[in-house]
Amino acid sequence: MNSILLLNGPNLNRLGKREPGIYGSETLENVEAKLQNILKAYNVNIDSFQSNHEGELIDKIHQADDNYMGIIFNPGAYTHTSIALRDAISSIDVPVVEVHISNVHARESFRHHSLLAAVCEGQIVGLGTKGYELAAEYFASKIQER
Ligand code: CA2
Repeated sequence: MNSILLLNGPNLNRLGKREPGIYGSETLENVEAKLQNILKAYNVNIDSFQSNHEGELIDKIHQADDNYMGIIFNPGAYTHTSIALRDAISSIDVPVVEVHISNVHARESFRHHSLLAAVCEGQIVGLGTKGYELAAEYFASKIQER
C-alpha cells in the first residue's frame, strides 16, 4: 500500500489552541483526520509525526527513505534556520512538499526565506490548513498518473 508521511515541526502541536487569526481553528488531529479521509479514496495510508526537536525530525526524514511515496512537511520556524533539515531532505529520494499555513511572505522578513524550499519538490504557502489537503491531493494524483 502507498503511504504518505505528514511531518510537522515545532509548535504545530499548538494548532487550533492559540493564534486562530494566523493559523486557523483546526487542530493537528483534525488535519490528520481530513488527510486520512482524502487519501483512503486512493488507497493511500498516512502516518503523522510532530516534534519540537530538530534531531527527531531529521531521524524521521532518514527513516522515511524507501518507506513513503511522499512527505508533507511543515517545518515550522526551522524552515528559516535549519541547514541540517535541508541536508536531511537532500539525503533521501522521497519527494517533499513544504507546507506553510500562514502567508509567510506577508509576515516578518525573517519568515520570507526558506532554507528548505530549494530541495523540496514544491511549496504551498498561505492557504491555511487547506494547504495540507492540497499536498495530499498532489501525491494522490501522482499515483493515478502511474
Ligand atoms: O505558517 C506556517 O505554517 C509556519 O510554518 C508556522 C511556524 C512559523 O514559524 C513559520 O514561519 C510559518 C510557527 C508554528 C507555530 O504554530 C502555532 C500554532 C498555533 C498557535 C501557536 C503557534
